[in-house]
Amino acid sequence: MRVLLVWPRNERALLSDRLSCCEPLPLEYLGGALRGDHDVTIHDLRLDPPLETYAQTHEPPDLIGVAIPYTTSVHVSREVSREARRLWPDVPIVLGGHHPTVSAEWLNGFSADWIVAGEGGAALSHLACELEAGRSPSPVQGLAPYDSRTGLERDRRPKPAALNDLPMPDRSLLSHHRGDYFHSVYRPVSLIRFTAGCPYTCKFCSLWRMTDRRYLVKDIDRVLAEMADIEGSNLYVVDDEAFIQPGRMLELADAIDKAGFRKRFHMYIRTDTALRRPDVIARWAEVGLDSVLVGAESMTDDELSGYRKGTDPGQTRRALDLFHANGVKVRANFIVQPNWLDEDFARLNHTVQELQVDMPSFSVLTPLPGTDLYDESRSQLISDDPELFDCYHALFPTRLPLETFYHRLADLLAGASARSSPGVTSGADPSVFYYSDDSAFDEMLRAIRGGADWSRPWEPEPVPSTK
Ligand code: B12
Ligand code: SF4
Repeated sequence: MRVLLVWPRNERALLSDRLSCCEPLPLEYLGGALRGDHDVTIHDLRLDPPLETYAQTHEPPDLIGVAIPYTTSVHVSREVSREARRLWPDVPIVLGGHHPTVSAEWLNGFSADWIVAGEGGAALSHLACELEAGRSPSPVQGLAPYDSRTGLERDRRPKPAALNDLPMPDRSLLSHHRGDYFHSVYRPVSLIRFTAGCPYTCKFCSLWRMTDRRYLVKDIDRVLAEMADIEGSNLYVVDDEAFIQPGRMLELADAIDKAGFRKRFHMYIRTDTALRRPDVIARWAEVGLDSVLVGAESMTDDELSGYRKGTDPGQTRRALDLFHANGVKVRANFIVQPNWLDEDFARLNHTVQELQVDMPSFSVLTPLPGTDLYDESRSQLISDDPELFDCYHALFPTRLPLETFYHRLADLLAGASARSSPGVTSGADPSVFYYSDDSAFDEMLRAIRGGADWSRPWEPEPVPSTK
């Protein structure tokens, strides 16, 4: 059957498509699961024309999948589902993505027949085959009728080898857009996943809960096969924490070397993981580790322990030295707390100026659905608008007036971008991670300064309880 998979566009996103626009790897995984049995098209609304134009020039699909990649996408994905229903009234629609995987909230009002939670390939393949055979699909794990979505259960404790069981992502489906996807200094860029899950338990993070702290690893041969399938040299590794198993990472580095791949890697790593095995960092730098994203979060012990981060500020400093000694650029993310006063912003600004972070970034402490923080603070939130869960808005009460808070946040970003930064100023790279040298960053700052306008009165819609 003809399956149309749609990735939404969010024009209101503060981290706009002009600052980062990555390939929809989740949909390529789904395409991989359907390959050979169904005719799949991925329609990326960030780059492709509106669905109406597509409908005028293409045969109608037999099944439509609409992605809800983030909580912030709920509104735009709902609009996509309604537009799809208007254009193709009789075609079944299935929803899936990170948001419905971790939450049943804000899912009212979609035009949809089915919903998927968790890795979607097997569920989608089952759905397509049953529909094609003219049968009424029986619910399987991770798949439920849209109307009974509160009963949706995903695999919460996947087995460690589960990633090997997933078919290879079908990258041919987006070959026509290959040059259009970029992330910061990586233009073009391809996304790849070596592992999933994390054994740590940070309070603001949903990723460890997705796998119940299990660390799922792909076989080295499988990683190499996926790399061989990618033409470009810039790889953004989307693992939650890539270096949890140092021995395996050394093996992988050797295998990459032996296979003759010459790639530039951007990867996520904890500071303590890096410090535990400097030899692994040195070896990865030899095979192409170009930059890392570390969650520095804070330079105070109190805040770090409140987040259950399990690291300390000294580790951040030492890890920065380690990365720099190996020529690896560091993007460090810092959490801004809504209850901060002027002096707290000044402290972080000072930290960023003083630490030699190449590419600082800042997230407002956000109770993302599926986190312990969310579960314990849901009733205290100052807004119920899913679009505000973007890490650039305050969902907890601020102690500064809201307008002042957003101005301080924008000032932090502006100050960080104005610094000369050690690792990235050489060559054509911009000095701060996401920020392009055109007007996109200025637009982001303007939107952050206007953040208070987004805060609407608390109007909770009647929602089913969170799973
Ligand atoms: C890469 C990435 C990005 C990239 C872009 C990704 C892209 N392709 O466009 C960038 C850096 C731009 C980004 C931005 C943001 N991100 Co981000 N990102 C990720 C990351 C690290 C990997 C995503 C990925 O490719 N995963 C691998 C795929 C294979 O896994 P998957 O999503 O689970 O897909 C499976 C299922 O969900 C399902 N499925 C998925 N889609 C569909 C659709 C259908 C129809 C079906 C049936 C099934 C299905 O099947 C898939 C295959 O098995 C995730 C963390 C993570 N581990 O997922 C965060 C993550 C998704 N991001 C997150 C956030 C918050 C954001 C931002 C909102 C905030 C920010 N300041 O960064 C912005 C939003 C940008 C925007 N413009 O809207 C959060 C989302 C939490 C939430 N509840 O919203 C995550 C989970 C990280 C976190 N902090 O916890 N992100
Ligand atoms: S924030 Fe990073 S280290 Fe903490 S649980 Fe999430 S993935 Fe693991």
